[in-house]
Order: sequence, then C-alpha cells, then structure tokens
Amino acid sequence: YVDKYVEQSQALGLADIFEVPHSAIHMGRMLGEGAFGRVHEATAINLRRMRGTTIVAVKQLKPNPTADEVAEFLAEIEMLKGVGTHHNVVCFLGCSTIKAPYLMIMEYVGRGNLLSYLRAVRQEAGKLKLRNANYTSCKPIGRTSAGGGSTNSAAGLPKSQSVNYIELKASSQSIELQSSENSTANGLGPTAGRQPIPSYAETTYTIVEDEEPFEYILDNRELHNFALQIANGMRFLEEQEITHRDLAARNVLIDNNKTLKISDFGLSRHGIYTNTKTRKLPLRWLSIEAIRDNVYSSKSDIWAYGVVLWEIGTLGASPYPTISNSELIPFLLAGNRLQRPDICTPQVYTIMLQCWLEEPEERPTFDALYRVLSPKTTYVD
Ligand code: ACK
Repeated sequence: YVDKYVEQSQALGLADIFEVPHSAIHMGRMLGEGAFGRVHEATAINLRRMRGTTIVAVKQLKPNPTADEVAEFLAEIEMLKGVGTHHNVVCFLGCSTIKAPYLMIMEYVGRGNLLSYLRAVRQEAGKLKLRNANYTSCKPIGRTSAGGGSTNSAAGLPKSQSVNYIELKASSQSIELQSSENSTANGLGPTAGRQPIPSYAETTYTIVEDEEPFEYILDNRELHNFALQIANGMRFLEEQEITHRDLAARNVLIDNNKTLKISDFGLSRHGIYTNTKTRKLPLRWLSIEAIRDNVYSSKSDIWAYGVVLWEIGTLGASPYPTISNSELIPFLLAGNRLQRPDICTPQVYTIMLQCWLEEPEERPTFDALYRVLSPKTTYVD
C-alpha cells in the first residue's frame, strides 16, 4: 500500500519499517477506553508481512493530549518495536507516528480484557453457591460494545477504570491520595502460612454462550491455565528486562481460543526504573517499594502478578475494598495482605504471599513461577 509521504520519510530515515500510512487504516467501532487512550477495531491494508486486509486493534490518545501524554505514547510505541513476539503478549503490528493522530496498531484480541471475562463468569456463577454445583446457562454473554471502562455495578464493582490509577508525586514520601473506591467484594486479613502446590478449587461451572463455540467456563484447570499463561508472557518480558508496571487483569486480553495476551505497555520501561514524574499509577497493584520509593523492576511486576492471581481467584474483585488509598502503605507495612479468595487453594495463596514479600529480592522470578505452575512439574508434599 503506497503512500508517498511515508515512503519519503522512510527514505530520509525519518520513519522506519513499522510506519503505516493513515490511508491504510480504516477505523471501526470503539472497543473501549483505558486510562491513557482509546482503542478501536480497524482494518489495515498490507501491513508489514501481512498482505491484504487484516482486522487489527488501533490505540490512540484521547482528544487534546498534553505534550507529556504524546511523549509517553510515542515512548510506548518505541518500546513495542523492540519487544519480540510471544503468544502471551499482544503483538505490535505497526504505527503511524509521522502525522497526528498518532496510532498504535496491534493484533486484534477478540474477547476483550480478562477482568471483564472474570466478572461475566462471576455474574452468572454468583447466582449459585460457589461450591459443589454444576451450572449450565444458555444465556449469551457477549463482549460489551465498549468494554474496558464500565463494568457491572450490581456486583459492587467500579464503573470506571480511572479509579484504578492514582496520581502519585515522585518526590513526596507522604503521598496525598484520593479517597478509595468502594466495593462489596472480599474483605481483608493478615497473612497466612505457606504450603506448596498451586491450584484453584476443584468445582467446575460451565456457562455456555449461545451460538458461538466460545464458553465462559469456570473451573480450576482453566483458572490455573490463566495463571500459567500470564506467567509465561511475563517471563518473556522479564527475560528482556522489560518492566511492565501496569500488570492487572484489565490489561490482559483473552482471545477466542482462551489464549491470554498481556497488553498495555503504556508504563513499561527497560530494566529497573525510578519514577521521576508525577503520574497516574495503579496504586493497588503496586509493590511497597514502588509506592514508597518509586522503584520498579520485574520484582514489582511480580507483586502485581500476585494481585492478578487474586483477581482471578475472586473472579474480578477490586483489591483492598475496605482500605483507603492513604491507608494502603501502613496496612502493607504492618504485614497485612489481601485475604485468600474462597476458590483459591492454600497452595496458590502461598504463591501470592511470595509475590507480596516485602523484600523484592525474596520474591520469585516469573521464570520460577512459570515452572512451579507448569503441569509438567511434580510436587512432593
Ligand atoms: O474489554 P475490552 O473490549 O478490551 O476493553 C478494553 C479497551 O480496548 C481499552 O483497553 C480493548 N482492547 C485493548 N487492546 C485490544 C486489542 N489488542 N484487541 C482487542 N481489544 C483491545 C480492551
């Protein structure tokens, strides 16, 4: 697909092979809005290594972005150019960065984010007792037209994603924080003891979606597999010393084959990173040293991964529902952690607790977690 402007820019070294002309992108419906941008379904013509028309997802900034937001978006695109491909990481396909609106073109992941998926399952399964029930419903649960942000308020869950991101001042130790969101979900308690063998509870629920082969199933093997897939994608990033910094169920996508893909690299950086700006950050997914000292590493991603395991175990609850933002650090420093979700075995809870160890170096690596969670591993009690 020839666009003279892009060709000339490439010839002059002002654009690279990833550059795609706007004329090659036909924007479709909006899929949703994140904290930092909006995502549309689109068709792209003759992408690099993809002749013909491809359905893609296109991320762009919200209207009237600040200079900082533009710089961060372009930095995210630059970062993605260097990330190789992995089946558990959303594939970067190209970008438009010569002319505004700047676009990031990604592989289209058909079933939206994992948080919405878990909450859809919970909404159905929640009508029943959570244990020892077989459940089949023919009620269709489709992808919401503009997923992401709005979720079911019936479950007492937040309506807006933006509540997950709190403005944190980089230099300040005593951080002024907004009041916390409310949620009716699980309460909190002190840390529990450690035991081996990871898994979720054994009960199986099947929620069948009408007309399509895609099923909203809730069973321990599937939840376990979710945990494994996310560890696998993160292991790939860890290997390249990329710190994601915003790992959360809302930033993991699910496709028609139940393959999970880590997305939203908006905050990602190479190596250990000290935040020097005031920016919106996902407080309740952050480790102690990330909140207190602004230091991010694969070990703070590991902390966030522990919270994602908890989100899976609670079918999409919001973390620390009874704790205000300003209470969170004292709460964590006193040794308190999120409580074991009902459908988590003590074994998988042990992994969470290891992810939430105060000393970053004592936390496991993603590689170790992947191996622990891998079905090939045998455990001895
Ligand atoms: O649940 P969703 O539809 O899945 O709502 C969010 C929304 O955009 C804001 O992040 C969706 N989204 C993000 N990236 C992609 C992608 N690569 N493919 C499909 N949907 C995406 C996400």
